[in-house]
Amino acid sequence: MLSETQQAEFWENGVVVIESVYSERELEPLRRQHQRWIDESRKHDGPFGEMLDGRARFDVEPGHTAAAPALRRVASPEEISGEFLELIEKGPMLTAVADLLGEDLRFHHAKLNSKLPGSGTRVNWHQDFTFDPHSNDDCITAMLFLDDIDSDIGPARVVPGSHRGELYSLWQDGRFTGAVADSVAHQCESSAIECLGPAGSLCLMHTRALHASAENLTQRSRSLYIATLTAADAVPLAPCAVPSKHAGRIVHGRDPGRIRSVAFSMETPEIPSGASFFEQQAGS
Ligand SMILES: O=C(O)CCC(=O)C(=O)O
Repeated sequence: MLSETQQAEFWENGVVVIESVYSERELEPLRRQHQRWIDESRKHDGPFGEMLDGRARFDVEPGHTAAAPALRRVASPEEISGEFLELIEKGPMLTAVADLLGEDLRFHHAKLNSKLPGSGTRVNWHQDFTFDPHSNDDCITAMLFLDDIDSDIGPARVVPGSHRGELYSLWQDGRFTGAVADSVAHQCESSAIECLGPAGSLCLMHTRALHASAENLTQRSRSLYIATLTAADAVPLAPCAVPSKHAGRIVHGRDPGRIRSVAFSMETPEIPSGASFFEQQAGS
């Protein structure tokens, strides 16, 4: 599905955006389900629902109200929605990742991140691998744009080539902040590229790529469905903060019955006590 140029861009930059992979007809049921969850969130004044480990499935921003809902994350949407389950069972997301990592793929976890109009949510600089270390780093964060993504809406920003560099600590002054040190973040700011495209586009990002995203400055919604898919011979080395009954499922190809490892060293990540990593990054 990916051209040779797109594949080369991914391995060179650690990220590539493939425009308009999913049609409006395919996006509509996902958006309708998302809207039902937003409507449901109006009945709650804080995080609600339950994941497998008992923590809240639906995370809302501080200041969330019925009138101005600020649902910012639905964890493991594939567990509670057939529409979202389908995204990891068949279709172009799997084919695109297989073009990069090979035929045999495993599902790790997924979430639906939103920045609703007026939302103050931002994501600080981090690498996904240091949250979710695996025996090897053939792991991809696939982000499906449910909305048109432009510069003002709080797009993902990635430092090209950073997937070939070091693993940065997410611990600052003895606390797991889920974010790299300010000095690293400062350097990222000057070299980052934005991941932009119309709704239905797919952004494929290497697990070691440094990335962040700013506030949504518009009155439009920015929603990203984010799935982590790995080579089937990559084994998770830490508990996942977004548990799912589908974790570890072979979603493309077959189980090779092998574990492949590469050498690296990093600090142990920490599972947030609340609904998501947003509060770790906010320092609460
Ligand atoms: O929602 C975003 O802008 C990116 C989120 C992200 O990096 C994450 O959830 O790990």
